[in-house]
Amino acid sequence: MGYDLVIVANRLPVDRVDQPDGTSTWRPSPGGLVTAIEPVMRANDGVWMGWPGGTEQDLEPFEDNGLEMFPMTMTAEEIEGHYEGFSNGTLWPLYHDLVAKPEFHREWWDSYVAVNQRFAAQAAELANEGALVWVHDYQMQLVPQLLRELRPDLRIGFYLHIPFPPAELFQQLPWRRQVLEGLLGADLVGFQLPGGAANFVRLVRQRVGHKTHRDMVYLPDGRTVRAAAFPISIDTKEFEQLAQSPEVTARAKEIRSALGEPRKIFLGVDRLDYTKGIYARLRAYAELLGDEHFDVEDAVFVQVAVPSREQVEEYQRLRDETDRLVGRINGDHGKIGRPAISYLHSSYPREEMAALYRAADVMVVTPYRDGMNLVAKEYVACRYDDLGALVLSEFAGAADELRQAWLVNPYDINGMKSALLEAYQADDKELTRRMRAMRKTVRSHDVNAWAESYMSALTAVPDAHGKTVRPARRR
Ligand code: GDG
Repeated sequence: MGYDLVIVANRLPVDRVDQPDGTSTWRPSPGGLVTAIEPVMRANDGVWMGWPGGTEQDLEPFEDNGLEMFPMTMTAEEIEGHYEGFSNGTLWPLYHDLVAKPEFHREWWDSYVAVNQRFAAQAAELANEGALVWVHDYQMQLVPQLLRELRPDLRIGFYLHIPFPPAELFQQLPWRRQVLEGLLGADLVGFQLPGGAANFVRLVRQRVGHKTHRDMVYLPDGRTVRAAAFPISIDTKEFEQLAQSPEVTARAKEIRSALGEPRKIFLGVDRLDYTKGIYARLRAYAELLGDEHFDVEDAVFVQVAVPSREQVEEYQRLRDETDRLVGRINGDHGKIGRPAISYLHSSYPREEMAALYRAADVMVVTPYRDGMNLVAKEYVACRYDDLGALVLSEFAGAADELRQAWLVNPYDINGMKSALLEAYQADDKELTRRMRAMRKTVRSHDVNAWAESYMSALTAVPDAHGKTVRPARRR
């Protein structure tokens, strides 16, 4: 038996947790993507294939909360070459404006190809005749073409969650043509922003030589590929309801009181990643304290840095640098019981995140480059009181939609200082004016709207015979 919908992602939406008694269970890894895809999966007899983390080899398909999961194994060498190496040491920095220096290693590429081949072969086995296969993100860019070679009957979609870089950067990649051709195996290549789609089409024209017109690529075999933007979003209603719950309301109060009831709380929530601009934002904040615009009795900066990719050297270095900076700022500006920065290197349940969003007066999101940034949208969704300020980098995809935030260039420390100070000083009328407009945007464009528009665009792309397929069902 096969499936009418196959989701292919590097990771499964659940993590394997080993119990003390030697058995293991599955814990959902909460995130926007699962919520987005769940209704489509349920309505279409779908399966999700991906790696659950770890190196265990004999994993069996299983059901989690009524959803079919197909775990893919990874060996230690594959994790090193495909995941930590080519995906996170080459593509991640290359696609994020070279915030770190990408490394190009031929063994990493070989491992990337091998893992993509294995995922494509497995998807080909799981998919029913004429099924939809939706491939996700930068770790899987060769799957569309490999899969099409095995199964030309399938309708294949690809979605990139991170930015797609301009030609000037992308062409550094020694395997640039293979990656472009890999993506062209899809009927629809989805990006966060129109700029990413335009970069892709331009590269296809220049590097592969196919004919293009606007967002369409015309292949020699008569097939067309569409490249378009589908900005991802969150389950706005769910976050809003969570924020309104009595437990979260009480916890938000508790957080404020534990922090000593400062006048204002600044908040940053990010994976500890060098693209997120944590270092620069903390420096800007420390300078505001140094310039005596306010002091540690007035305000505190809570920075949650969620552990991420800890085996990759660049991330270990970032952690050390951030630790040192936080130590120095607290040493310079803190008082007993009043740190300047309350720094938490940990991950938290969603309820705690919602309570932090509710407790924070100024949310600070300052990546150097970010596909979208869901944290910014989650903060807005939680501010049903129409208060709270958002300081947002121009270089996050979310800045295209959240125009009423205090938009900043994260490379400009003085500009960030001014924005942080303005947000700190803003009166309720100003805050409400901005927040109301942003809430309207996040409400009308939620994750369901995202999934729906992607799916209907995928089924509308004509195949080599000019045919489209019946739209995927949704509940
Ligand atoms: C990539 C792209 C794009 C974080 N810490 C905890 C936690 N989170 C949740 C947040 C949010 C998600 O993780 C992070 O999403 P972001 O969008 O902020 O950033 P990336 O992880 O870099 O995501 C990005 C995204 O894909 C989707 O396409 O927007 O540009 O880089 O939902 O709330 N959740 C819980 N505990 C934590 O400690 N429960």
